[in-house]
Amino acid sequence: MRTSVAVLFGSVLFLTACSGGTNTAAPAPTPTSAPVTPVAETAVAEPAASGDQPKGITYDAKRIPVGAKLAVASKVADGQTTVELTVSGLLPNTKYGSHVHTKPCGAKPADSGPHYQNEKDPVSPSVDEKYANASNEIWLDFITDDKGAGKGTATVKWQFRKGEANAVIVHAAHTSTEHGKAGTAGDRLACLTAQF
Ligand SMILES: [Cu+2]
Repeated sequence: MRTSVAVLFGSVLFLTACSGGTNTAAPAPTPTSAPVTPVAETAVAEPAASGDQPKGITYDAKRIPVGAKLAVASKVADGQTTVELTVSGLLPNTKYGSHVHTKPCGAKPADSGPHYQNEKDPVSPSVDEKYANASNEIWLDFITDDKGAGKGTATVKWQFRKGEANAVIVHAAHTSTEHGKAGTAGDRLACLTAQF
């Protein structure tokens, strides 16, 4: 009896020591791809009546309330660009569209200009699916959860031309791929100035 207790106790010790040892000795986890770097983050406000505009603007406080948070981060790896949009404080369980646009946010929704395109459509506005697509533009569409939070991510096989991508717009609908309407996503509800 005494022996078996000792043996049992011994094996528990052995197992404990062994599993601890295994964890310590385990090889370091394979490095995951580099994390994204924050580009811009803010809580949205109404447009200013004059002068400098806030970094984040809501043009429709019913669909994107004042104080809702927009954050965008990006990284470049192996010639590919990844952009991540993280939102909170929006309407719950709602589909929104989102893209990177060319100009900074202004007092009016149209001020942020057209979508950033890797290969520029000679025709404006660009609704030709040859140019207005998720490989040639950055589409960050998302659906919010029951708390109004959400995330949109895009990875493309190119890098931004410096100074030409300056905002992320959140739209009222998911982005269309329909012929003649490609790239459209309804009203511009909010804007985050983000220099990529
Ligand atoms: Cu857009």
